[in-house]
Amino acid sequence: MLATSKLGQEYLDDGVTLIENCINSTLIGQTSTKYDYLDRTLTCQETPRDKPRIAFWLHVKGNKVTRFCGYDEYPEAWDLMIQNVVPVIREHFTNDDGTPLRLQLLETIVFNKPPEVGALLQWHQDASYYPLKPNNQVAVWIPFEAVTKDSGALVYAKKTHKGELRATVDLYSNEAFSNESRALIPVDPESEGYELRLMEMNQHDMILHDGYVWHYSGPNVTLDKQRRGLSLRFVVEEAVFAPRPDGLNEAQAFDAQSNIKPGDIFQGSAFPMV
Ligand SMILES: O=C(O)CCC(=O)C(=O)O
Repeated sequence: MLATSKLGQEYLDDGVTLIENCINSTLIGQTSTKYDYLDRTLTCQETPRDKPRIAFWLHVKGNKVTRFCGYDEYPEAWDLMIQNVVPVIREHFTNDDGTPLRLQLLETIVFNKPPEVGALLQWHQDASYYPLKPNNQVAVWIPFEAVTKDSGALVYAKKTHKGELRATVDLYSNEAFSNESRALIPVDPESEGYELRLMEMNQHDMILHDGYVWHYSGPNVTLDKQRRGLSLRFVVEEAVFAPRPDGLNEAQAFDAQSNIKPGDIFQGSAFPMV
């Protein structure tokens, strides 16, 4: 992946960048309005099969319920991705040979942290949750409203994307998943010399981060500010599904969405090229 702009280069250097004012008002407005409707009405707790899924994640302590829909129920999010997000990413990067960047949709989540009760989401690294080889992922995060430190902005430990994969943890408690042999992300990366970047942002901004970069988001301690963000993850290089022999449950990572098996090329209608 090559950078073709200053912000693209910042992403390659730091593992994260903020692209300001790049999101179209109409497209994000439609996506946010439809989210309100789906959030009120969606009940499905089963993942859709053989088509890309969208997870509705309510990040409140004690909540164990994630709801799902497909893009057929949420076409506004698809339009935002195809008409706006994908072209913006390709303004800043190409493949190594200069051709348009390969973008394969891996996952879509809307993270909702309501005022007062939206909880801390612990330090983590996206790529360690997906047994892919190679594991080159670009993640996008787009807020439905402006985000401040108090409403739960994301915080990044710059340049951590250059290290190895760390342990997967429960994102509420920070407890390592069973059978983890990989080292934990330190509780306070700043005290270990890493520079942090707090991503306060406006509604039309978009974060791009590398799948290896360490990040967390604070609780929403405001009394009245919503804090919803659409997260889209893309795989940028052809990959094989490669669960670790000692990685409990990794071999089942994609079972609910497709019949991909260990050793298979990571592909299929649940994970389309965009
Ligand atoms: O919205 C959040 O709080 C978490 C987002 C996140 O960790 C991600 O998109 O990778």
